[in-house]
Amino acid sequence: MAKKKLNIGMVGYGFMGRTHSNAFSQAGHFFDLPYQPVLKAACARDAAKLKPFADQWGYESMETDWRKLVERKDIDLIDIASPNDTHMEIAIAAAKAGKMVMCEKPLGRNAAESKKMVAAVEKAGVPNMVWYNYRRVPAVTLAKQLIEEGKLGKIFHYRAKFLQDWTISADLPQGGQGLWRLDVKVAGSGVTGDLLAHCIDTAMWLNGSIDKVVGLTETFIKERQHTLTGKKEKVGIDDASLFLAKFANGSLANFEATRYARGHKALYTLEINGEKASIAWDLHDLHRLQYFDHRDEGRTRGWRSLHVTDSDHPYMSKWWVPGLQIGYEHTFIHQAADFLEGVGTGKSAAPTFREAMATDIVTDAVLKSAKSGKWEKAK
Ligand code: SOE
Repeated sequence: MAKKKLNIGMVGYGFMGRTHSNAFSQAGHFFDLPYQPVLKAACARDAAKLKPFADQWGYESMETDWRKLVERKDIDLIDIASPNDTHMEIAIAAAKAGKMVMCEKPLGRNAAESKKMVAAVEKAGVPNMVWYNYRRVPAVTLAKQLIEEGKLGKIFHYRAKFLQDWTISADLPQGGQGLWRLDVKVAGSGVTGDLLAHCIDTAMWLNGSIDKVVGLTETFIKERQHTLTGKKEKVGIDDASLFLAKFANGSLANFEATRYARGHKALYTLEINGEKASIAWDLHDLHRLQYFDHRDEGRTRGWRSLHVTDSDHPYMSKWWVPGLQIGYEHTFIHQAADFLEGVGTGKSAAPTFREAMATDIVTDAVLKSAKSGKWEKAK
């Protein structure tokens, strides 16, 4: 039977425009969904740059003004994959126009922006979701299942890191395509909003809310040439950000993100220690979950490396045969599939705008604490 069509209006054509477009293209091939997503229109200011993207992904049309896209009657869903400073305005306008809204992380440049976005989608009553893709790595979803089943028992510790090394050179400019993450006006913050946001989203999903934080940030390179002005300008982002946290369940945590860890490209790792068991995961080996269970028989007790590729593992029955791996792009496909499934049943898939706002509240608290030198409330 022909599926109902769901017309997508994509804003942005960069790295995330590609991951989201791929997710919508693939989801219906692997998941039995109530809707067939249609790549209806791609939107960006620069038509010459947008054209090759729109052609390559098979978008039916192009727009150079997102306001026109939002007004179009033939668009059901606006997906925001453009830089952070555009998220709020587009999301609010899209919600007002009655469109479903998906937004790349972080939701706002700060929690004040996120709050307005949450109000807009909730007032309009439209399905909404933020692309925190790492929740949908099957090994991470498996960790969630094990925690919910009580396998770890009481949780004592949570630790997460997200390490990169791509901004170490002082010659790297700030601003413009690909480098807007270094421009505080566009990004809102540095690694706190870009990388720690992922760690915090996963952490609160797995281990509940965070009560308070104490943070430390550093900007190693103080001035960089700005791509758009051609002048040397002050760098306003945090290059590295570390914080300690106390969760509402009493567990203690430490988090670290940096773009100055030479040799690490995107090393996201997490470890959780419970009374009965521990788990650990590493993005560079994303299809494995390390698991230690103290209840195992003593002589053979030890860390097990679970190869999360079997059909009883989360999402894996939709893919190949047991033992064959999937990767980074599949996390977005899973998220698109969950969203479309939710639309069919009238529910928003997680994390909703409201859930993602909680992450922005924590990142704001980390940045506030780094300035004040004090513990700050995180909810
Ligand atoms: C930054 O380099 C970045 O692309 C983030 O913006 C993404 O969210 C992260 O998943 C990988 O790193």
